[in-house]
Amino acid sequence: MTPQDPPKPSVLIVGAGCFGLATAYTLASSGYDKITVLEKDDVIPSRFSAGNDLNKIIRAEYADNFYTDLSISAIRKWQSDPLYRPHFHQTGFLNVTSENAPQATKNVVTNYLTSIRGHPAFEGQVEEVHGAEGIRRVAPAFTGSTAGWSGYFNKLAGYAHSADASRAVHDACVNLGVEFVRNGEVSELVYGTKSSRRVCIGVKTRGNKIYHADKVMLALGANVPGLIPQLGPQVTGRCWGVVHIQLTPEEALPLRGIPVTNVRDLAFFFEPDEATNKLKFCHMGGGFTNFALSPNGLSLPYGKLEDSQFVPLEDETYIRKLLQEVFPQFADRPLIDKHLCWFADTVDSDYIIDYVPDTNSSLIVLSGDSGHGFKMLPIFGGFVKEVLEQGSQKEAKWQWKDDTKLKSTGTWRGDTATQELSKLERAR
Ligand SMILES: Cc1cc2nc3c(=O)[nH]c(=O)nc-3n(C[C@H](O)[C@H](O)[C@H](O)COP(=O)(O)OP(=O)(O)OC[C@H]3O[C@@H](n4cnc5c(N)ncnc54)[C@H](O)[C@@H]3O)c2cc1C
Ligand SMILES: *[C@@H]1O[C@H](CO)[C@@H](O)[C@H](O)[C@H]1NC(C)=O
Ligand SMILES: CC(=O)N[C@H]1CO[C@H](CO)[C@@H](O)[C@@H]1O
Repeated sequence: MTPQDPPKPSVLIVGAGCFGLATAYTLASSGYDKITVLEKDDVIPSRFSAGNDLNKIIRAEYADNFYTDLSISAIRKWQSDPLYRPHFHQTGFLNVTSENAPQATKNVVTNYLTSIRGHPAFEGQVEEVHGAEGIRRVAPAFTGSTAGWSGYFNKLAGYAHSADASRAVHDACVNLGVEFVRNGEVSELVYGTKSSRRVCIGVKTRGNKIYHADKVMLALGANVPGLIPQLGPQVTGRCWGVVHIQLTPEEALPLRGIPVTNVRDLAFFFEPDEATNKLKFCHMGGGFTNFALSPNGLSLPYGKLEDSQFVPLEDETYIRKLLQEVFPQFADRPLIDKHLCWFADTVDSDYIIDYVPDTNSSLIVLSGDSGHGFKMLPIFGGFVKEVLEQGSQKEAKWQWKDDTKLKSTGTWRGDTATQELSKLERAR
């Protein structure tokens, strides 16, 4: 810092998940020296964070080139930056439908491939894959019939060990002087008046401690509307069910290096986790909402961890069917570690990184990850730094949207229906 530079504002970040950690790290690396991160859990990575998981898909093919280009920049960092590289596994991504998928689900792939093939970064990286023989070529370890599977294989993709990557970013923040407060669940925002304007001057925790800062950033994932209900029309807390199966080291060995595989009408899975030999499965339908608990019409995650420790019974059915088709030897293996993983969904799948109106640029939301935020861990902080230093969000997609600007342009998942959790049968 040269003597002429104005001092950097103090920053308070609420939530040490993917977006909060990424932001703290970028700001701390850019000379911000008064950063405090408040986290609800007593451990980081937090057990409430969607990013605290064995793995997340890192891929760049989107129907919208805006996200394709950003994801490619992120992937370059996953591949080369010493902070992220140890946690990235470029196994490739196999995205298919099974034989009995609805025709509409099958049809999407052709259009989709045409749109991504136009992008130079994918040249020579993406190939169509049809039938058991095609599957066997890219994934010889799949022992099941995989009959009628059809889609594509993308080599410029893979997964990140997301808990390990989060931990690495946390540790790097600590080395840069970022202060973390655990058991720091924020219950209220604190407002004051500066030059006769209403500004957010800090936050209050459940333990009634008050923290002050020049800039307050809310990175609470699916919980954000709980703290600022005016975000309700823009963000819905939604979740998917995640389960594991336990393999022995001998069973896991032949599956090392298999591609991340998404059978769109059934579920997706990853190579066995290196440390635990667990295989993770997730049925990614339209997601589940939880309006039942909220008095003010919001869908929010359960407040306690144990309340999220189940998956809807129908998810198990999809996963068993997938196992039957891909690894029949594990078809009856117990499904363990069942839990719901929560994300902040917007109508158009666009993030929201913007000032909250009428706070005189004191309060910023980092939200709306829409289930596709983790891949941005290496570059997300840069998006926030720009907003902070430019004083406004120039990118229309990521602006705070009032009712008049709120219209669905479709999501990256297509138009799959959401179901309400309270109406579903549960598997524990
Ligand atoms: C099943 C599933 C699969 C996914 N797969 C992928 C994928 O393959 N690829 C991909 O890129 N993305 C994926 N995602 C999305 C990715 O995990 C999220 O985009 C990312 O974690 C969002 O980061 P976040 O910081 O907004 O929220 P989170 O990571 O959830 O973090 C929120 C943090 O806020 C804390 N918090 C909450 N309330 C409070 C409070 N009142 N006070 C203090 N702290 C609080 C929580 O404890 C948590 O640490 C997936 C998500 C799910 C659910
Ligand atoms: C998988 O491919 C379909 C098109 O077949 C596409 O709509 C979908 O977004 C892809 N899924 C992922 C996670 O990339
Ligand atoms: C930080 C910030 O945006 N401050 C603004 C608050 O409002 C006054 C009056 O409009 C501006 O002059 C400040 O720049």
